[in-house]
Amino acid sequence: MSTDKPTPAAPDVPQIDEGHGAVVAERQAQKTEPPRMYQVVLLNDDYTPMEFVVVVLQEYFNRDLEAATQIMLKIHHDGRGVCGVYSKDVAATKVELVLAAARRGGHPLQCIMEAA
Ligand code: TYC
Repeated sequence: MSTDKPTPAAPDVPQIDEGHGAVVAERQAQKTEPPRMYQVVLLNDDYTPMEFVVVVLQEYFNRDLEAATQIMLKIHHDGRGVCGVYSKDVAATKVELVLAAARRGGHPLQCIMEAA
């Protein structure tokens, strides 16, 4: 015959004994998905000057001159290129800022965001 105390059944919610007679149930944290990310994409066109696109990439996407030039040339050759990947709000703001700058400069540059 065993003298061991029976092991209590494991509660399905973790119990915390706070040490003063109170035991509180710690609710399991909801499994939250990481926020969806969005890539901001510049599209090629025949009229926006290369220099303007390079400045946009430097000013709005924190690229140095060399990286900005590489991305601009990729867009020029492939038709499109990813400038950066951001949360939804940040991506939407970047699209608006780039489009506003392009319109101010009189350029038809197109900028879109898409789920990464
Ligand atoms: N194709 C443009 C030119 O030859 C340059 C350009 C690059 C335009 C990237 C838009 O997103 C763009 N002037």
